[in-house]
Amino acid sequence: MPSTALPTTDDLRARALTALERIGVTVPEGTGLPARTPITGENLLGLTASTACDADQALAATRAAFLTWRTTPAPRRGELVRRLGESLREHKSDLADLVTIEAGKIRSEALGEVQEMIDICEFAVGLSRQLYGRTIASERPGHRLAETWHPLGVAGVISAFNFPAAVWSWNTAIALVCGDTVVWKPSELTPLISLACAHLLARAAEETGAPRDVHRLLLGDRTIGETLVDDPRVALVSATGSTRMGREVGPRVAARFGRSLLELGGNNAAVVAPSADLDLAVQGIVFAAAGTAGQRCTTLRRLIVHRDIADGLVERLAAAYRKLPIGDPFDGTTLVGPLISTAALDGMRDALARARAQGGEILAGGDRRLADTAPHAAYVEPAVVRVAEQTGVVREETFAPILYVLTYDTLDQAIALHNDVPQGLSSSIFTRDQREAEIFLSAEGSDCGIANVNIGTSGAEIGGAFGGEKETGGGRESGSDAWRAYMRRATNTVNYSSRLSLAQNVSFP
Ligand code: UN1
Repeated sequence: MPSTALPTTDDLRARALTALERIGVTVPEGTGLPARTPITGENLLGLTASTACDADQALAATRAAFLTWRTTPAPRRGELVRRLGESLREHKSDLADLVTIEAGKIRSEALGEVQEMIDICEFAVGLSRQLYGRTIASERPGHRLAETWHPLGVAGVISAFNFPAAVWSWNTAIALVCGDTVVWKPSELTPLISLACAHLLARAAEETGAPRDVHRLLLGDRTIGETLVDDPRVALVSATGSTRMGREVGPRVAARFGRSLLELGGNNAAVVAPSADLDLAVQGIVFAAAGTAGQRCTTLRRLIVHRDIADGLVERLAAAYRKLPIGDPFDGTTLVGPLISTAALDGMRDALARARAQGGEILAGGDRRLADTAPHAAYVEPAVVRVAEQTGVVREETFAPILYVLTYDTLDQAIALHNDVPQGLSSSIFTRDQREAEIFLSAEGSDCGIANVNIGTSGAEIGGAFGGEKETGGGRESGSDAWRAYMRRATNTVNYSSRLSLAQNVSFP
């Protein structure tokens, strides 16, 4: 078990400043925007928030840079992203420190987040030579019909605290090779890792001769985000966060006919069938539900277990939960770090109280830890709650480690329960029955953007498109052909004959 001693805020401040210095960032000290750590819940430094004037200037600069960047050949644009990926690799450990200090992730997950950034850079570099359009058979003689993909404009990236760097990199690496420029508004809770990422990209731009303003960082609260949402110079708003946020962003961007890419809440479930390999299932479930202290959008929040195996599985889970080492995320034995804030802890407690009032039984966890040592931090035992039906609280996303367990008798019932929530991000089934697995992945199975077999709901690789349906917002980021959201498509008809022939056999002599 990790010791109950936590690093002091002074230790963490020194560690953050060392990491920033090695990365090459001079921290612009100020007031108004604190940099804070959830490890102690205390402030590290004071920073200055960007103003409306800064935002306007950033948009003007990135728009101007776009006019150059869009005509830079895509493989040359890839050189910038390759250099970014190299410097992320060089500074992997320091970047991971900042992720741990500001988001509270355990070391292995923080390193994993930086790895995810390196991976998407490599993907994007390859993509820079593969922005393929189609050629299409023309119905007219002497004509060529084809489609071309062009850069779109300035992409506004709004990201959340829980993946403070990786979500930026998915958007930015792809947007840059697609010929877009980027304005980034990160979570107010993670300004230091944002400064580090922006600095490394600026340096990569300088080293590769890319325009200085291919990327701008704006630190601040929602008013900065609102500027990106409402300003017609922002061609694409890619926003990651709560469904409540997306409900505001989507219609506002649409009202000005802008494009939006939304990655919103998940309420991810796993079905555990009678034939499941339970050793594997327990491991997969505990990582997906309690990992990252339940603060991934892909976190496993609902378990739908066959009645015949439910009691045994729940017992094993409760036993595994009781052994979870909770505490200092820098301690190599810790598996569960802090929640981002005491407000998140209040949200969890409120959800547990509602679950109990709605007939749920808390089988493990739910208690606060380390309250004496760190009164401003929010360490909590991940909770397992047995519920008889999918009541109101189970249908909501609470951004904390609560796993609701439901039982089923038939696969149809399991799938119906699975899909009967407003969100549609990630899902999985644990089974050794191929027929069940295929049904779960089929059109009548999971309605999510991500559907897995014999692994949990979280921890997707960057090669696939990432995102989900329904209240998750419908956007797709990262791999596969998600790049198309960052470009505009032109359909080209070229007549290389000396006759004008009209489509659909129209005659107009
Ligand atoms: C998020 O929580 O916003 O699939 C992103 C995963 C990670 C990304 C999560 N690759 O869990």
